[in-house]
Amino acid sequence: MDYQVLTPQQAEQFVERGYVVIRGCFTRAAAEEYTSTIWTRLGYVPDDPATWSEPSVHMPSHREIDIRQFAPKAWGAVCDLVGGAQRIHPYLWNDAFIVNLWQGADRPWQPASPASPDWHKDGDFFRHFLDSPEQGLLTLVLWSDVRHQGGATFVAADSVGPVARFLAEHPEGVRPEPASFPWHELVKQCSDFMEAIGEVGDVYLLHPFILHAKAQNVLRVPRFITNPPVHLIEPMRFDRPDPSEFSLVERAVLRGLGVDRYTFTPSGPREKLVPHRVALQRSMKRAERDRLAAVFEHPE
Ligand SMILES: O=C(O)CCC(=O)C(=O)O
Ligand SMILES: [Fe+2]
Repeated sequence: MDYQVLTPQQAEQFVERGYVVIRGCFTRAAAEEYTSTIWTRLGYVPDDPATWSEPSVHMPSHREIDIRQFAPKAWGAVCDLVGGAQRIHPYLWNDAFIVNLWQGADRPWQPASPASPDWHKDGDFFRHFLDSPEQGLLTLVLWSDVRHQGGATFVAADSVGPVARFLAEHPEGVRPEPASFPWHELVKQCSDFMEAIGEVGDVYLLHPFILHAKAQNVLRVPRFITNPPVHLIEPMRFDRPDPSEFSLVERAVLRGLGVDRYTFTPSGPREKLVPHRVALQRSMKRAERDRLAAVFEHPE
C-alpha cells in the first residue's frame, strides 16, 4: 500500500498501537501567531500564575484554519489513515484550545495507569456505534511544547481492542457518558500507556477508539493543544468486498476484534447529542470577545 505521508512502519504502528505522531507539521512562528490572543481570551496574566484561576480550560472557537494549507503533512497523514480525502467532510482546525496550566499540581506526579482519572473516548456529541462516522480520528495538535509531567495527554495505546469489542457487543449504541460507557472498566484491560509529549507543531493522530485522559501538569508550564475531530462521510465498514479498501482505522478495529472481516448492523438509532459543553462555551465565547475588544478596540 502506498501512502502520501506515512511510512509503512507508521501505518503498521497505527494498526497495532492506535496512533502515529507526525512531527513538525507547522512552524513555531505560525503557532505563536495563532495562539497570540490566548492570555487575553483567558483573562490571565502569563507571568503571574496567581491569576490562573482554573487548572485547565476548554476554550471556545473563534477562528478556523484550513489544514490543507496550514499543515499539509498532517492533512496527508489524515488521508492515509482514513482511506482518502474523499471519505471525509471538510476538515478544519480551530482555536478551541485546551489549556492545561496546573491540573493535579497539588499532588505528587503519578504515571498513566488505569487508576488515572478521566479516561474517556472522544465524541460527546453522538451516540456511539462500532462504525460511527462522527469521530473518524482523534487528533491532538500541539500548540506549545508539551513536556513529561507538564500536562500532556495520557494515551492507552492498547485500548482499541477493548473498546471495539465493547461496541460490537452493543449494536444498540452507547451514550458517551461515564454512566453508560464504562471507560474506566475498559481501561483496566490496558497496559500500554504513554504520554503524548512533543514540540510545537507535532500532531498526534489517534484511532477514534483510543482511551485517553488529561495528565497532571506538575511543572505548571502552560500547555496548549486542540483536538479537532475528523468527520467521515459514511460509517466505517468492516466487511468491504475488497479488503484492500479497508482504511487503517478499520483495519485496527478488525485487529482488535481478532477477525478478518465483520458485518456490523446498528440496531438502535443514530443520534446527535448536544453536550452541556456547548452552552458553556457559548457564554465563554461572549466573555472572551469582551476581553479581546477591551484590549484591541479600546486600548488604554
Ligand atoms: O487536555 C487533555 O490533555 C485531553 C483533553 C481531552 O481529552 C478532551 O477534551 O477530550
Ligand atoms: Fe478527549
